[in-house]
Amino acid sequence: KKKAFIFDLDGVIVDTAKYHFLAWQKIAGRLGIEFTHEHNEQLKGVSRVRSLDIILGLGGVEATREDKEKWLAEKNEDYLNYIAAMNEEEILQGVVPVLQFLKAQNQNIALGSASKNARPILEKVNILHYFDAVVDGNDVTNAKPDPEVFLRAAQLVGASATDSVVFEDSVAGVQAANIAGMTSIGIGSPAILGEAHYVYTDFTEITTDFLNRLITN
Ligand code: G16
Ligand code: MG
Repeated sequence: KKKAFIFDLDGVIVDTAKYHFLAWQKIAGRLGIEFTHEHNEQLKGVSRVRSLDIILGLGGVEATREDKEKWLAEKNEDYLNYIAAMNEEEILQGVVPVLQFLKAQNQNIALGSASKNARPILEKVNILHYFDAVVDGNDVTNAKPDPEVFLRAAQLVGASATDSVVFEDSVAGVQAANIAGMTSIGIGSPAILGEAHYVYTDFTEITTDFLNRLITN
């Protein structure tokens, strides 16, 4: 059967969280806000605007709309500099074999990301050609856990929600997939992603047997 396999980007295909962290840390540092790796966990899968609000909240900092716009632009400029230096080596282990297998099985492959920089990143790491559809932060109005991003991706490739499978590393993303009525596969820690239908530490654990079962079921 032809199903839709929808991939989140950050934390699933590439580890760009480290670049988001460095760029946010610069802004936080200038504002005198302590921003640790642990705080950064709260930003995963969360939109850019919401991320800044979370950071300002950590420091109890109030800001005008203009200030926020300026910091968001600066953060993104910094982030773009980091991703400009990315290459294929930054694709997380096991991802390309899974993409290749799904392609060989004639399955639909889509991206469902909160990032507005998704396309340039896929191009930088040279895997854009695997994707039949890309839905990112430029295309949706409601952030995860709202299912909009995944429903759109499924719709673009002509698959129903029940015929869609989502790979996600964030709790909000797993919830979005579940709300959409899709099969959710958490990539990361079972302790954090317990709501997912299946959880794997990374893509090297995902067997062709398992993928075949998803395709036939
Ligand atoms: C990613 C990250 C988030 C980031 C968001 C927006 O989402 O997980 O930390 O805040 O994109 O990114 P940008 O500033 O590039 O628009 P995802 O859904 O790919 O995990
Ligand atoms: Mg993610």
